[in-house]
Amino acid sequence: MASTKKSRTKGFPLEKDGLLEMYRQMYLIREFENASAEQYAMGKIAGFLHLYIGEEAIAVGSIMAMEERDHVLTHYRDHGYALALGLDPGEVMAELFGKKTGVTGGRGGSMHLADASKNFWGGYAIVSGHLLLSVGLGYASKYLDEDRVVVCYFGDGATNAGAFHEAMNMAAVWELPVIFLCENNLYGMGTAVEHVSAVQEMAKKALAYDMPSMQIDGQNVTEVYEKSQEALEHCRSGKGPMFIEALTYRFRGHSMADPEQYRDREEIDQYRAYDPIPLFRDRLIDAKITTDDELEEIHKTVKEQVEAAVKFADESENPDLDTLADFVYADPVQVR
Ligand SMILES: Cc1ncc(C[n+]2csc(CCOP(=O)(O)OP(=O)(O)O)c2C)c(N)n1
Ligand SMILES: [Mg+2]
Repeated sequence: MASTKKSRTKGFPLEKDGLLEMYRQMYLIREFENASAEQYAMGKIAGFLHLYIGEEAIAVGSIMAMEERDHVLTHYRDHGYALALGLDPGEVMAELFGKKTGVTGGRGGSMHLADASKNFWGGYAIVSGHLLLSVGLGYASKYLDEDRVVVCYFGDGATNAGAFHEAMNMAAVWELPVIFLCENNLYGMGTAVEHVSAVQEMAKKALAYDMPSMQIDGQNVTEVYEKSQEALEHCRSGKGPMFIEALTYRFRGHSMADPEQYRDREEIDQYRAYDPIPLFRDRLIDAKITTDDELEEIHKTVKEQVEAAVKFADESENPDLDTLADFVYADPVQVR
């Protein structure tokens, strides 16, 4: 990742284009989710809607470090990964609306985004369950000698479930190329980490499985990128799994249905000072890599893209009623 413009990107792991792309992606996720919150309030989106606002640097920094052939699995707070992987914002919004044109035909909704062509296997609502799937994908990669790393994202809350421990154990025993990327946002729904976890630093949980781990600043997109690169190299070189704890904070409620009675305004405001987007913007401007005008152009383009995504979702059709039972079974003919 050597830079040819060393003077302009001093202290940064990428050249200007890459850095602006990081910024654009984080801004897109933020704008997309602000728009989805509005649409939810207008009744256009049914079911649950979990926003990733405040945590964008983790998906953007880590996915940018990955190769296209690598696998991604995540939990229900999944819009950010989908957009960072390059899924079409219109099709993602249409999925939130439950429309036919959505990424999974309107069948999954917000929590179950997926796109096999991008090796993005979803979007899972069962806390910690997908960690076991990541072990399966890691096993396949090793068995078939595919040189693909699996990056599995989950929250602090998931580390208290049995499936987490089973997955960590087997990945370590079989030395699988899996990155367990824990986003520690200090809460699982309305429960603070200290009320449910005997260990406060999630990275320490990897010690029980003799798995190397690191704790990183999840609000710093370039740190996430560089540390993810290290972890990816570790896994690619056959050294087995790696655990990353990214320290972060969600600025919105657990879901849109959360009255947020478990934390006060002051706490949220305190963490808003670590908003990954303005933090990155200030660094880029201080280092004279970009200007306010240039970033304004990005904002404008992204806003237009998000507006177009909402319009596309709104104008798309619902799935046909006679397809209701489709995809319930892998092959409906066999079950008749
Ligand atoms: C097996 C299981 N138990 C409980 C729930 C209900 N639930 C949904 S999200 C959540 C909290 C998870 O918190 P965390 O893993 O920290 O992720 P975050 O939402 O903070 O990103 C819980 C308990 C569930 N979906 N699945
Ligand atoms: Mg959490």
